[in-house]
Amino acid sequence: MNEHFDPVNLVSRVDNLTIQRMRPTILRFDSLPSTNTEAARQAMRGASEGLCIVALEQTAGRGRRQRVWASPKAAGLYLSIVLRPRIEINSWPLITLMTSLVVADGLFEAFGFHADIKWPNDLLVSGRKVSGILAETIETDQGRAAIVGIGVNLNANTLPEELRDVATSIEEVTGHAPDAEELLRLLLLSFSRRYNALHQASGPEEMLKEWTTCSSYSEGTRVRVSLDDEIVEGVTRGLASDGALRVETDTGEIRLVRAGDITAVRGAQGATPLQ
Ligand code: BT5
Repeated sequence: MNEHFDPVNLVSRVDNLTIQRMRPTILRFDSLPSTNTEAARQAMRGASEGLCIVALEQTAGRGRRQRVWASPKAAGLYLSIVLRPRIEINSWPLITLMTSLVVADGLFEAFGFHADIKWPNDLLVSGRKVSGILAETIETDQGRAAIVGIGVNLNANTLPEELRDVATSIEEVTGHAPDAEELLRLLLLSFSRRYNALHQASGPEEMLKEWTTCSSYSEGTRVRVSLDDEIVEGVTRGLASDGALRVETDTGEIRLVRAGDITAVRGAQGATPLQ
């Protein structure tokens, strides 16, 4: 389908949205290497904000730092949205945090469970990853664009063996095979609402506040942070205004983490050393 697609037949409007800025338009594919790569290609060709690429499978699904996102056929929802944000460039990292709220909204509204958010891009249930987000930027003739990719695991027993301990799916959590179309609809609704709100004057501040209440990692959690060239350990102390995670090390220094992987240090949360 992806090689000879007919945009006229494949484009469907999400009609019942009352959106000021972002009007999602969905382009569907049976198979793609990566929906992020296809969305970036479309952005380079001038795609408007709100173009949403959805694929039933990805043959080269990507995580951060060129890691693999396992994307077996019809086992997950794989989508990417083209954005042309009008917020300050140093606030663009907030788009990843906002998207994690969007996914948490969608999971709750569609299936009634709360997922925890692990900074910056993981949605976890009982410590296992049900969804991941990949936000990238790209220079186009129309200016810099952002591509936001979302992967959500739908069905149980479809993930590779090596991910069984770290990953979960909606079916595993709820006991029922989920309706992917309903989830997609709710995700796009929430995305539009939150993205519009992010463009309001107090939007970034309010979003950060809400993120803090939705993530068990935001405050007082002992974490190990893997950076490119070092490992930092400390206790989380909320978010900076650009979305960086504030981590207080054992010497009392506050480190601002802008890129890296966070692991909770088990057994240490809230612990006070004996005198
Ligand atoms: C992410 O990266 O979590 C970002 C995932 C984004 C995927 C979407 S799907 C649609 C769009 N198109 C793409 O090509 N990508 C986006 P990161 O934080 O780096 O986590 C990657 C790690 O998660 C891997 O190294 C594995 O350990 C684990 N992982 C891989 N596939 C998984 C899956 N399906 N479910 C849970 N964990 C997975």
